Amino acid sequence: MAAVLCQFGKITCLTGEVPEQTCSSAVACRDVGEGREQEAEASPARIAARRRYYQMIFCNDRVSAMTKAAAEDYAFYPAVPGEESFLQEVIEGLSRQPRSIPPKYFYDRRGSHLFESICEQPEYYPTRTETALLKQYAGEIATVAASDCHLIEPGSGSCGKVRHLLDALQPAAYVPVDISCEFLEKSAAGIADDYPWLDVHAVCTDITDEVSLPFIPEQADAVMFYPGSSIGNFDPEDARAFLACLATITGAGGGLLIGVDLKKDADILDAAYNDANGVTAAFNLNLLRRINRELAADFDIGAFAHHAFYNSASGRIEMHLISERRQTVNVGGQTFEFCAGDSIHTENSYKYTIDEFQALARQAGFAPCRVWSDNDDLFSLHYLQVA
Ligand code: AVJ
Repeated sequence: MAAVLCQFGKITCLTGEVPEQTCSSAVACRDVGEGREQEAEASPARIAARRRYYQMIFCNDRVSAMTKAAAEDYAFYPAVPGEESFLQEVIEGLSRQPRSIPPKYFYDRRGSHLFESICEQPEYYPTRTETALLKQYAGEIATVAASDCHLIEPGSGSCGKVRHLLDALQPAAYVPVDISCEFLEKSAAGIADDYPWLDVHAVCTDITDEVSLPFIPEQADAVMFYPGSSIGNFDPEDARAFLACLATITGAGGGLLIGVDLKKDADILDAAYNDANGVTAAFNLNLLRRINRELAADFDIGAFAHHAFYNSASGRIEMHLISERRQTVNVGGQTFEFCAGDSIHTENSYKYTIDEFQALARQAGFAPCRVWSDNDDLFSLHYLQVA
């Protein structure tokens, strides 16, 4: 059994034994299931799942313990990104010019729910278009991706989309990986309940930092599932490196099913990130609420405005929070001055043509195998094989 560790952030990929110095913190791998199964309405499957709730913080000498946990039909491995790194990244981001905060911090509990709500807005076409593609082509996908595979989903969120694949694909195991631990636990337990034949191994971690997936049996094919055009959050260089990491983790014989938003008319794109109900605005502003709550900061949320637009030269949607007046903000004992009109850049969402994306995938070590898209050419779903 090979441990696989991939540091997306630092863009290094390691396979085999995890070297000692890559341990991110002290080992903690303990059963914390006790006392978690009192909820009256919890189903037997969920109670069983809770009983096998493990806490894991990366380290190499606990690989065997994790493997044992993974042999059960449901396991959960939280490795919560530290509060320290959040504070540090926010302070660094606000000290830079232009100011920016990484979009991964959108997804606290409220942020994850707001994102789910964005996906239901009429202007936000990616989710429903991709879901329709998954439903329509699940059978075809199952002909190119191996059944009995280990299906790994980085950034699994509510684990909603994978439901359209599981019956057709019949993977041996499903491995959702997400930064939002509470949300992940609920979603993964839901999958474990609804697909009793499926092994579910949930990993709570920051996929842009490092991912340790020690439980992929060497003989099993790994298939990555990366829907939602999450790849669009990376600059093209970083996207290539991230895809290369996915190729390394996946290994020979494996593949990647990835959803990629397509370049299109700027009006359609602008509308998708400026929904009339203001959900995207609330999602963007929630970042400041989270910073206030978790980092004892004092952003006046009413004094910042959501701003999103398509930057056609860069081929990306940009989201910003714009200060509406001159103001001073305190974060972690430091003060930051904002003039009216000053921006905090909170997200990029890159769009690709099918050819552009396939070229990127090739550079990352994948061979394009199939691509599906809708009649309006809004969204694409690629199956790539590890070359
Ligand atoms: C989760 C990164 C795919 O870029 O469309 C939606 C996030 N931001 N509305 C996207 C998002 C604002 C979304 N991704």
